[in-house]
Amino acid sequence: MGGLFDAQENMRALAVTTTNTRELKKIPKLCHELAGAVRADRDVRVMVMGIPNVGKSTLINGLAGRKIAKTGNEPAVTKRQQKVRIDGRVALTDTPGVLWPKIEDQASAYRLAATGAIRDTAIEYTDVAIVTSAELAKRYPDALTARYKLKELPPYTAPDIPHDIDADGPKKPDFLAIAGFDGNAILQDIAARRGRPTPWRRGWICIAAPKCCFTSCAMASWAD
Ligand SMILES: Nc1nc2c(ncn2[C@@H]2O[C@H](COP(=O)(O)OP(=O)(O)OP(=O)(O)O)[C@@H](O)[C@H]2O)c(=O)[nH]1
Ligand SMILES: [Mg+2]
Repeated sequence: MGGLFDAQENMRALAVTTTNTRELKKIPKLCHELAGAVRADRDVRVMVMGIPNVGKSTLINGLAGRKIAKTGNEPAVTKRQQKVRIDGRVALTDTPGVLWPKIEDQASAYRLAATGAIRDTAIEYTDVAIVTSAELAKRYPDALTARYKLKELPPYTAPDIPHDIDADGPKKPDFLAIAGFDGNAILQDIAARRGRPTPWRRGWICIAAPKCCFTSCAMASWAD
C-alpha cells in the first residue's frame, strides 16, 4: 500500500500503529519534509483527515502524548474540528470522519462497513459478515485460518453481493456453508470487541485494497 501512495507526487506513506510511540515520532519530521521551508517561528499546520472510525483522533492523542481528542470504536465520535500543537513545530487539526455523500458501489459499502466506518443501524450486519468472510477467504486465507483456528478453507466461492440477497434469501446460509466457517463468528467479534481495538479489522488484515475504494483512509490505520 505504501508504494501506491509513495508513487504520487508530494505524498509519503508511513505505516504506523497508534500505540507505537516510537513510530509516531517520525511523523512531525515527515510533515516538515513535505511542507518544505517554513519560517522558524511558524508551525507546520496539518489536518488529519479520513473515513470515520479509522483512528484519526487516537493518532492525534498518540502524537500529543496525552488524551486531548475523544476516541471510540464507532463512527462520528469527533463532531467538530479541534486543534492541538505538538512538539516539533507542528499544529494538528482533528476532523470528523468523512464519507462520500452516496456510496454507489455495493462492494465498497460493505468494505467500509467491515471497517466500522458505517453505523450498525445503516447496513445489515449479517450481510457485512458474509461479504467480509468471502473477501478475507479470497485475499488472506492464511490469516483467516489462523485467526479462527480453522483446519483449512474450502475453495473460494464468490458470494452473492447482498443487494439482491434479500430477494434470494437462501443464498446467505449457502454461502456460509460453502465457505466452511461461521460468518457469525466475525459478527460476534465485532460485538465482543466494541470499545476496544479490533485486531482483525484494522490490524493484521487489511480488508481494503486501496484501489478498491479507500484511497482516502487515514494512513495510520492499516499498520499493526
Ligand atoms: N487495531 C488498532 N485500532 C486502533 C488503532 N488506532 C485507533 N484504533 C481504534 O480505532 C477506534 C477508532 O478510533 P478513533 O481515534 O476514535 O477514530 P476516528 O478516526 O477519530 O473516528 P471518528 O472521529 O468517528 O471519525 C478506537 O476504538 C481506537 O482504539 C490502531 O492503530 N490499531
Ligand atoms: Mg475522531
